[in-house]
Formats: sequence, structure tokens, C-alpha cells
Amino acid sequence: MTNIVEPSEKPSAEQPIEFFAAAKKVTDLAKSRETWPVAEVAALFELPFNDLMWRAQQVHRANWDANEVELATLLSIKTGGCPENCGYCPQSAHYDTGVKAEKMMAVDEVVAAAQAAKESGATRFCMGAAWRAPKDRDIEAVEEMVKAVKALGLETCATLGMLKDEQAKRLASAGLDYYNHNLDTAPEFYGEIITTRDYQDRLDTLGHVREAGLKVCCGGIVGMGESRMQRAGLIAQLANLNPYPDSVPINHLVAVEGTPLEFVRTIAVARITMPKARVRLSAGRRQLGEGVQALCYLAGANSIFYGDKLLVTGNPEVEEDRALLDRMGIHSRQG
Ligand code: SAM
Ligand code: DTB
Ligand code: SF4
Repeated sequence: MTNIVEPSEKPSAEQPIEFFAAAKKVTDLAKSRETWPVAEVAALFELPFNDLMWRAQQVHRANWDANEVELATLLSIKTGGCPENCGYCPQSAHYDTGVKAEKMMAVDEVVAAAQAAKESGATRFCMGAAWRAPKDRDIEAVEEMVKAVKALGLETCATLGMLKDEQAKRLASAGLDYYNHNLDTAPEFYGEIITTRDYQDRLDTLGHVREAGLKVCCGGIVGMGESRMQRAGLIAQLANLNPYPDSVPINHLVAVEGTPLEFVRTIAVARITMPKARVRLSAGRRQLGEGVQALCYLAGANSIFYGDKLLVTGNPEVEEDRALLDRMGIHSRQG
């Protein structure tokens, strides 16, 4: 962490007022860059909506082309039958959701899906598996997939559950760019949603991923019955990871009354607290509708999952996404 000089309380002969003002400004900037106490994040959520949008847009424009979005396509390479009991997940074997457990896909099928994603304009391809943690022989298969997808000129991302440090290193050597592993909600709410693992398990995997030199993709879900303070708690956890994640998927679980604007607020606060992260509008876009999605782009979102399917649930049609982006004058990132 950079050394921060704290200015004294009052200007003095040794510390004239100009020095005091300049030092205070530097301190504030450094603080806002490096740590986000939950109370400060919660205060952002409490701002009038238009003021929050204004701040998010300033941060967005200072760090990104405000009219560009990244298109990332998802593929479920191993669906269903997961031993974890995540309360939001249709792929958990603990619940009867109609999702059947399947075998892992073959490498050539994955490559064909990646090729199609590339042809339709995606630059990033994310492979998801319903595992608590991959076995070493699963990693071998994923290594092959990563190499082949990367050879197409796509950025690669995988989300496979908990990783050991050795496994993270193997994926990094195979050329994996990002590893997705979400904190999902605030630490104090986590036990309400999942009991088969704890927050520290997630943080441990994120540590292995970072140490292996992989880029971290880590976000969460809005709409699981958490309070606003707990949403602030999630964002603070993410923003205080050192460094904060390279990309931040914000998923929307269910469309309950009043939540869409709360979702936009969460995007804006993520943008302000993690200026250089790709903030991705993730699950639940169909339920959000076009108006709320447009507000999310305004609030600083600059990445989406692109393609008509997420892992097992639906996503807007490619043509609908293209039409909305065209109407807003937002262009997709070129590879
Ligand atoms: N099994 C791995 C894991 O849990 O890390 C990877 C796949 S899991 C499906 C990846 C993420 O998808 C979860 O952390 C959660 O954020 C998101 N997700 C799963 N089901 C969801 C749902 N119904 N709505 C919104 N997001 C969901
Ligand atoms: C993330 O945060 N969202 C994506 C990706 N990471 C793997 C998954 C969304 C899943 C939505 C429900 C489903 O289709 O399974
Ligand atoms: Fe779903 Fe991943 Fe939880 Fe398994 S570990 S139930 S796939 S979110």
C-alpha cells in the first residue's frame, strides 16, 4: 500500500493553508483509490439518484471510452448436479429445478461454440462448470479448451469453483486470462444463501487465482433479500480486495418491485469504487428490460454477457442487444 501523509487538523505556520488543502486532496484521492469503508460505500447508495449517476459517469469517462461495451459469451461446459447448496442456483443438486446433470462437453464442441461467439462479435469467452471444485483430471480437459479457445483469438475466462494453488497455476500456463469466482453477497448474509462452503473458502481461491497471475473476475448478485447495507458490504469487500477485481459481474436475481433502480445504484457504486474494472451487466438482463439496462450503461456498466443463453437460463437475443446498443450509440469493443 502507498504511504499516505495525513494532513494535520489545522493549518499552521509550518503547514500553510495551501499545503493543507493540497495534502487533504491527495489524501482523499488516495483513500478513495485504496480503501472503501462500508460506511462510505453505504453513503454512496444514499445519494440522490441523479447525483450518484453524475459521480459514476465522471469516474467512467475518466477511465473508459463511455460509449464502448465488451461482449463476453458464456458456455456451460458442465451442467447441473452440483453438490453445493447455493440458494440462488438452478444447478444445485439440492433443489428440484428441472436442470439435469450432464457430462462435461468435448473440446471440439466447446471450440465450435467459441468460434460462433467470435463470429457474432464477442471478444471474451467464459466457460462455466457446476463443480464445487474441479478434480485434477477436469483441469486437464479445461487446459485443452483454454488453449483451443485462445488460439481463436478470444480472451478466455473460466469459472469452475474452488481452486488449489497448483490448479490455478496450471490454468494460467495454459493461457487462461480470467478466473471468475464471485463473493456473491456480504459476508454476514452469506450463510443465509450457502452453507456448504464459507466466505473464507471464496477468498482463499481468489488469493490462489491472483498469485497464479490470472486476472480476477469477481462480483455478486442483487435481489436475494439482502439489505442495502449488505449490498454496500458486498461492494466494499470487492473494492477492498487488493487489487480490486479486473472485472465485476453484477447479477440480478429476481425482478421484485423496487429492485431495478437498486440494481442501477449498485452498478454506479461499483463504477465509482472500482474505476478501472470492467463492470459487467450479468444475469437477469431479460427481466430488467431495456430502460433499466440503458440506465446501467449510463451508470458505467461496460460489459455484458452476450448470446441467447447464460449457463442454463436465458439472456436477451443477440439482435435485441445489438439494437439497444445501436440506439444508444454504444459500439462493441474490437478484439
Ligand atoms: N460453480 C462455480 C461457482 O459457483 O463459482 C461456477 C458457476 S456459478 C453458476 C457462477 C455464478 O453464477 C455464481 O457465483 C452466481 O453469482 C451466478 N449465478 C448462479 N445462479 C444465478 C441466478 N439464478 N441468478 C443470478 N446469478 C446466478
Ligand atoms: C457470473 O457472475 N454470472 C454468470 C457467470 N458469472 C458464470 C453466470 C450467470 C448464471 C445465471 C443463471 C444460469 O443461467 O445458470
Ligand atoms: Fe451453482 Fe456454482 Fe453454487 Fe454449484 S457452486 S450450486 S454451480 S453457484
